[in-house]
Amino acid sequence: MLKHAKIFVAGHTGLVGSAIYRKLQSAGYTNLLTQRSYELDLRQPEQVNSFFDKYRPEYIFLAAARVGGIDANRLYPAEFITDNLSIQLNVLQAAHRTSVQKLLFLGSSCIYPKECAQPIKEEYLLTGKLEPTNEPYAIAKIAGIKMCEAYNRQYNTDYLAVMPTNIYGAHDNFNLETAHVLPALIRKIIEARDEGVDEVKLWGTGRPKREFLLSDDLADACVHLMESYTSEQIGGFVNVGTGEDIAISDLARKIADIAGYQGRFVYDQDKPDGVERKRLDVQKINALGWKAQTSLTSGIEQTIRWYEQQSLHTGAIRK
Ligand code: GFB
Repeated sequence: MLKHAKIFVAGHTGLVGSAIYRKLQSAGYTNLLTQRSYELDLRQPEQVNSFFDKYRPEYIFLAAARVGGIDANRLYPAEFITDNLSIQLNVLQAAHRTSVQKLLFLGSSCIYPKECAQPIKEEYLLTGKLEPTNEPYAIAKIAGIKMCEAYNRQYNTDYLAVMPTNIYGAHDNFNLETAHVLPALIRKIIEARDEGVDEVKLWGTGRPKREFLLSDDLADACVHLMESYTSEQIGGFVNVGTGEDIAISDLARKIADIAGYQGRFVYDQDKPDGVERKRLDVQKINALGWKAQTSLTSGIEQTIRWYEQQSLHTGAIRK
C-alpha cells in the first residue's frame, strides 16, 4: 500500500475500526476515507454503490459489523445474521465491481466448531457443529470468509480474512446488556469500587476460558498483513490472537486487582456460559512475522484508563 493510497476504513468509530484507523495514521497513511453509519448505511446496497462510485477506494478494511456479547447474540439473532450478511454482501460486491485492489475482512474465532481441539487451527473450520449462543453471527462470518475465497478464486481478487480472538480496548461497548465480558467486568468492578459495593455479579459459572487481544495489537496485525501479504500467501484467512487464555473468574480477579477492588464475585447461573474454550493456534500468524505485543495486564490498565476518562467526560458511559 502506498502511503497516499485511498484506504476506506469501514466501521472506523468501533472498537476494531478505530484501532485500525489510529494504526494507519501513525504509520503515515495520508488518504483515509471514513463514513459514520448515519452518513453511509452499509446495509443499504444503493448507498454503498454510490459511495464506491463517488470515492473509488483502492484498499478496504472491513471492520464494520454488528457485534456484541453472549447475551446480545442470544437476544438479537436476526440482526446479527442479517446486518452482517448485508454489510459483507454490499461491500464485497461493490469492491469487486469497482476493482478495489485489496480488502481485509474481519471474522471472529466463534466461526470454529464448539467441540474443537485446542488450540484451534485454521483448518478446523467447518469440521463440526457451532456454539448455539452465537450461531447466526458465526454463520454470517463464515459466509464472509467463503465470499472472499469465492471472489478470489473466480475473479482473481485479493481479499484477505483474519479471525481474531475476543478483542477489547478503547472505544469498546460498555453497555452491560450488550457488551462482551471484559468491558462489562471493567464497568461492573469500577462502579462497585466507587459506590462501595462489596459484591459483583458475573454471568455463568466463571469457568469458561477466553483469550483476549488488545484492539491496537489486532490493528497492527491487520496493517502488517495488508502491507506484506496476498490472500494466496496467507492461505485465505489467518487466526489473530495471543495463544493464551484465562478463566472468566481469574479475569475478574485480575481486573479487580488492577482497579483496586477488594469485593467478592457471585455468579448468575441463569446466564449462559457459551463455549467452554476457544484458544486460537497462532503459529501461522507468528510465522508471517507478527506476534501480539501487549500483556493482558497492560491492556486492561490502558482500557481502564480510557474508560475512566470517558466517564469523566460524559458523566456516565452509554447506559
Ligand atoms: O464475552 P462474552 O459476552 O461472549 O462472554 P463469548 C464470555 C464469557 O464471560 C461467558 C461470561 O461465559 C459469559 O457468561 N461473563 C461473565 C460475562 N460475566 C459477564 C458479563 O457481565 N457480561 C458478559 N458479556 N459476559 C462472544 C460471541 O462470545 O464472543 C460473539 O457471542 C463473538 O459472537 C465474541 O464471537 C468474540 O466470548 O461467549
